[in-house]
Amino acid sequence: MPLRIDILTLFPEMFQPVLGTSIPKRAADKGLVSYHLTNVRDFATDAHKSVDDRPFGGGPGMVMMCPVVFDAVAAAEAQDPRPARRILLSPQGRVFDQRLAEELAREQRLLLIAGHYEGFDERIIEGLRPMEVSIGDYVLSGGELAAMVVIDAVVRLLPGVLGHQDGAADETFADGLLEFPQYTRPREFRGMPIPEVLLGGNHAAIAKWRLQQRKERTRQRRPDLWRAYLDKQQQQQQTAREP
Ligand code: 4HQ
Repeated sequence: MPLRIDILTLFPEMFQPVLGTSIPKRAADKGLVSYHLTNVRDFATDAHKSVDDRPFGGGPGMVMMCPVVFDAVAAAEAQDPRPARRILLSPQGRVFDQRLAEELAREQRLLLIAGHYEGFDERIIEGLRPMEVSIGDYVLSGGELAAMVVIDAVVRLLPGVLGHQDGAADETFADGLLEFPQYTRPREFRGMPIPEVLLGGNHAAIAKWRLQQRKERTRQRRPDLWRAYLDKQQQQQQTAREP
């Protein structure tokens, strides 16, 4: 069964350009994933089609209301018998990374809730118990872009989506190091040559140079990743020495 992704949003039209292009489209065309959009506003019951209201206790901004979100989740979930892993995009969530992308790529069904406005009535979180996920420490005007980031990162990991060529195995974060520098034609551009080693055809020397580059870049640019890499190496040495 292909992965089913449900998306709950007030702006379903934002998703088409992304899901209908490049890898996310290719994955759907191959039948490896299906996308299902639910417009939360369709579940508004009053004449004004309200989906948000002013916060109790006062303050700026609007808050997404419980009834529409609960009804939209129930309607989406009823479209398929498989239970969905519920995810709500929020700056208060677990910070999204490659590890979480890999975890989500193993699910059968994801349901993403993208809210607009200041936030959600807390009882949405209490009642629906979604996993809260953040794509980083900055404030978006809505969860839609965050949902698309999650979808893109997950879908490209599904078996069969990428060719063997552009496989996901040996890229940044697969093993915790940044990528090595890449070059293509021409061999020299505006006085800038490419590293000699890449022209020699000595594959062992090339692999060694690339690993050196990855380590050096990671150490210089991402000391946090470098520390984690060293710790992991240490762990592996330790395990190898155990009887
Ligand atoms: N928002 N990572 C506020 C985010 C966000 C993020 C989404 C803004 C939810 C209500 N989502 N809305 N950062 O900033 O996921």
